[in-house]
Formats: sequence, structure tokens, C-alpha cells
Amino acid sequence: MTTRRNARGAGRTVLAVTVAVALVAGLTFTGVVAVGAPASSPWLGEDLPLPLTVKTPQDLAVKQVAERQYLIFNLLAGGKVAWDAGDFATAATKWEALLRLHPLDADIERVIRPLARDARAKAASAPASATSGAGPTDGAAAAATAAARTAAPGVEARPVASTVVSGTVTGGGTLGPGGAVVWLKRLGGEMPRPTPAKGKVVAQRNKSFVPRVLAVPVGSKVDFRNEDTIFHNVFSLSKPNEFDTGLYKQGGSYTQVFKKAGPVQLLCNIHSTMIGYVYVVDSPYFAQADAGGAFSIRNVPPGEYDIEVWHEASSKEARQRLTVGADGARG
Ligand SMILES: [Cu+2]
Repeated sequence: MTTRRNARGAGRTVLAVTVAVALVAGLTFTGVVAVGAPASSPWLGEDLPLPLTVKTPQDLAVKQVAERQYLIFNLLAGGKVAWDAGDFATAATKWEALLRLHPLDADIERVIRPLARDARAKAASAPASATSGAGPTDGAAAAATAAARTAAPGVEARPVASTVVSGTVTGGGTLGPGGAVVWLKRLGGEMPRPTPAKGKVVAQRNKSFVPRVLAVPVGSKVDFRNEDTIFHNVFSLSKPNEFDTGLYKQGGSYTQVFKKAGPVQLLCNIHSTMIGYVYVVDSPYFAQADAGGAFSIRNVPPGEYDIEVWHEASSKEARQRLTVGADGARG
């Protein structure tokens, strides 16, 4: 039993997460998490690399400074286009990225800093909210309680080894829900440390990051591998996980260890259209939504959790209380 709600309000779409907790006995709990997520507004003037001939180190230097200016221009103008479209989260993201570049023209700093602040404030004033009055927002907890009441009495509980928390993420604006990162945070109980992942790769392929969004547990190593015939220079300004690969050619690879939880926005110094994310999760219980929004987290022990969802089109994580009950294992 799952429900799906996807509401659209004036000027923004709503990213909704429908959570179903299926226990081994077949009981299913449902819940909903929703957060305002403005539709993204693609900026169309980002065609790179610039058609500049590179035959000498001087040529490369010219191309690099030209493309840095182009990146600045695109963050500047792309933020304005998003602002005009009412997509304040995207405007804030682009302008904040711009303001972290150093050195930066004082005029840009003076004009953009107050606008970036306004955009972030406007994005935040469309906060996480339940979808229109179609039921309680704490549906997961309420349904869990109801299901616990209906569990057959007097049957000995046994450990739940295969509880699956699954559901569907909907919304995400024009990007769709795919790639949304979903994780559980245990409340009032010991949560095991996540095991760092091995062999994770974000390729640069056809001037795109593949995958566009990669979720990894805290402490994981990620290889940034250039599979194009052109140079890339991947970097991130997302504190405290900022890094810079430097310029590297086809077949080249750079390894970064992500030690702190949170979103890490990936950009390329040479190609302003390239955008991607590593999301570093501080939980062993996490998953990413597929293109249709479906996700599934296995082996979740009974307990109280916050289920949290991050999507690049939403200004902040969505959060919902969730009860995974031991009673559900009876049967
Ligand atoms: Cu690149």
C-alpha cells in the first residue's frame, strides 16, 4: 500500500516523498514527506569549450582565463535568468558559487552579494510543507502505530533481519526525481557507522558528470575519471568538502576522500555547463531514487528514524519521522 502525492502550487512544484515500510510479515506503512522545489530554469548560453586553438602552453593559458570569465558570466547571468523565472533556489546556488570564486571583480561582489542573500531568503521562505490537506503529514508514524495495534497478540517477536524501507520520490522540477538521495537517521538509539564505499567513480563523459548525482557514505573515496578526449578540471567550492583536481587529460583520474556529510557540488573550470553532485551521507541506511523515483533501503533494524531526502532542485533536505516496528515481524 503506497500513496503518491504530487502537488503543484503557484510558481513552484513540490517534491514529495512517499515512504512505504514493508516488514517481513507483509505489513506496510506509508508516509509522505514534501518540500518546496522550484522547477529549474535551464540557461541556454553555456556552450563550451570555447573554440580557441590550443597548440602552445600560452594558448592553453589564454583558453583557461577566457573560459574562467565565461564560467563567471554564466553563473552571473544564469542566476539572473533563474531569478526572473522565480526559481530562487537555483539563482541562489549559482550566485553563491560565483561569490566563492577568487579573485572576483569587486563590482560583481557588490552587485551580486545582496541579490544572492535575497534569493536564498526567498528560496527558504518556501519551506518544507505537507501536500494539500489529503491526510496527516505524520502518516508514517500514524500508520505505524495503527499497524502495531493490529499485530496479532501473544506471538513471540523475532528479530527483523530484512526490513525494507521503500517508497517513491516525486517532483524534482524539470530534472525529475531521479538521483534523489534518501537516508535514515536513527533517533534515540545507536546507529552503526557507515562503511566507506570503494570503487566509486564519477566519470567525465561527453562533457557531463556520469552519474550526475552520486551518494556515498562518509569516508568514501571517489575517483574522478576523464573519459573524454578533452581536458577537464573538476572542482568543488562546497565547504567543508571543497577540492580541485587540477587540469587532467583523457584517461586521467583524481581521487578525493569525502570526510564530511553534505552536498558537494561538482563544477568544471573549463566547461561551465558541467554540473554534478556527490552527496555524502552519514548513515549506513541510504539509497538513491531511480529515474522513476523509486528507492529501497534494505536491512533496517526496528526503531525510530528520521527519513531525510535531498534533491538538487530543492533548497533543503526534506525530513519525516518514521517508525520501523519490531511488531511487524510477528506472524
Ligand atoms: Cu570539463
